[in-house]
Amino acid sequence: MPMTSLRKHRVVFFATGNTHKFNEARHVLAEYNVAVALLRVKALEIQDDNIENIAKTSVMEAVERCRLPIFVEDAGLFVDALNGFPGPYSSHVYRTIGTRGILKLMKEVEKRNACFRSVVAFCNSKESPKSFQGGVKGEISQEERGDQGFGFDPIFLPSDCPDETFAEMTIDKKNEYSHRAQALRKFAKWLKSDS
Ligand code: ITT
Repeated sequence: MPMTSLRKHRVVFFATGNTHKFNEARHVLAEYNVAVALLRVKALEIQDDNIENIAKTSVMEAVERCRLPIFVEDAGLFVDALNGFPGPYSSHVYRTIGTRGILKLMKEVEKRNACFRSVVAFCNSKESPKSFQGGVKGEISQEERGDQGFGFDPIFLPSDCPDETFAEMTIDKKNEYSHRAQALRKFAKWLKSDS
């Protein structure tokens, strides 16, 4: 199958168990008239220190099972003072020590630089996966603020809007800055580049 036929999809399936991520993706992809459906298959998540490897392996496994044009998105919070922790372990760390645990580890730490990174990996049953990356720099706040968003949003202040945490922003405002929105925009442009 030629590469161009892979790009014709205007409806894509997002395999995720996280409805916040799905809603963020829906808003971004709508900017490009790409419709997205939520596919609640639990994508296999291998342990790897590279989120691109995790995303590509997950999407291949999901496509193998479902035979649809699917993307997955893998993201993580990388804190400089913690040598990039929790990074690829963000999901486990969030479920165990949570945002408060990160704030405790950062007690007395002055340099609070961190970034979120995202990899979107897309695949259908005919082609090998294609991936798109996004990242946003910022700082870890001194305390939790805001009740929107999910995960580490209440403690992340993006450098380009440093007075608000992601959890104090609407979905559309977070999408102006976020790692996920950047990766998804690259993905949407690639999908549409063939039309
Ligand atoms: P999937 O089912 O799509 O895998 P997930 O919640 O496990 O959903 P990830 O593996 O991509 O998502 O992300 C790992 C964790 O990193 C996630 O549980 C959050 O705690 C955190 N995280 C990722 N993106 C985030 C964001 O935009 N804002 C806040 N925290 C985020």
